[in-house]
Amino acid sequence: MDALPDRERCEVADRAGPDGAESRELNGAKRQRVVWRNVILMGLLHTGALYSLLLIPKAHPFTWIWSYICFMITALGVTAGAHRLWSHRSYKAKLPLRIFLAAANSMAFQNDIFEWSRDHRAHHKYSETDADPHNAKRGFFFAHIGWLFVHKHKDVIEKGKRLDLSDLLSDPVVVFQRKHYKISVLVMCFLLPTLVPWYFWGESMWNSYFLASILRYTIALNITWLVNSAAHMYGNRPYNKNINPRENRFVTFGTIGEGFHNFHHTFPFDYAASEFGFRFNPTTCFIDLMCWLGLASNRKRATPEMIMARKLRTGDGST
Ligand code: ST9
Ligand code: ZN
Ligand code: ZN
Repeated sequence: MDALPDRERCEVADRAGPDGAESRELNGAKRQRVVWRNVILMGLLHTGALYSLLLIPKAHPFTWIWSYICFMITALGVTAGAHRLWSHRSYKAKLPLRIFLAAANSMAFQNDIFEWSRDHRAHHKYSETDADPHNAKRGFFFAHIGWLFVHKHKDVIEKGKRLDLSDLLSDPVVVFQRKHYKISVLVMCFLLPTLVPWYFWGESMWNSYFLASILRYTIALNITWLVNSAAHMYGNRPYNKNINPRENRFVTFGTIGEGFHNFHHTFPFDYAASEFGFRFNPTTCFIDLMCWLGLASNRKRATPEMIMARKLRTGDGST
């Protein structure tokens, strides 16, 4: 990470830096310094993903299927892992399941579980303020990807330090993944997706790298980011019309069940992240299957009474 020393960070909002990008007012907040390394890397990644589209017709059909399997593993590492298990503790998972979810999370390459969960807890607690890492009040682009292109607002770090993260630090799986994050990403996000098609059905490494790794990773990133951007701007608010997060069917479909965002911000402890259990919600089906196999337990749910009372009190009247 391209970290600034604390002293410099505090000053950054008040003066122009070497690249002269800050010191302009933006919705009452000072603009933050651009991290050009991230802009360039994300530019290259997205260019690579566009190029990958040209390779689809040339690849073996098994490579398409494998890329989709990698996408589903990636998605579960974020939804069932970093999100519903580690950020919200909405259910309990035994060691083998936690190991699988941590490996799947490294395939997602969205920062390690500790950092992802810390930022996500800040997002819920300080939603749509300067202490929210991807504050959607700063617009679609900032909430989607722009927040990764600038140094964090000082409130994110100051208020983030008040969060209780002791449960994350006491989970050896989280600590291990953080300690070995770079190598785990190399193996899970890049090597494994590339080598399987090459080894098992003779796909070229070029095709499998661009489809199962680059394209799959870029699509998964953008779908995840849509929860922060689109699902904070477009859709109904049946549970709480006083907050911005919304129910967005398009996002729900892509994120295997994470687009019921008005419900989720109203009842963040609910393991289904939705009023409707497993309807349009493969992540919930996966957690239920894990419970059935004895690998997970203690699923938390908002009761129908709580949901109805909340809808009547603060809902926008939609269903
Ligand atoms: C990515 C993450 O894409 C995506 C998250 C999306 C979340 C969506 C959630 C939606 C719900 C779930 C839906 C799932 C759907 C899934 C569907 C799947 C198909 N509190 O970070 P630094 C400290 S990542 C407390 O360097 P800068 C930090 O500890 C993409 N403290 O800040 C450190 O302290 P020390 C790939 C905090 O310099 C210091 O501050 N990754 C907090 O401002 C500096 O930290 C990338 O692109 C906090 N909240 O840099 C890399 N935050 O010095 C992106 C920080 O003591 N990251 N601290 O160690 C970066 O390059 C940088 O973090 C930065 C900010 C440039 C963004
Ligand atoms: Zn959440
Ligand atoms: Zn949100």
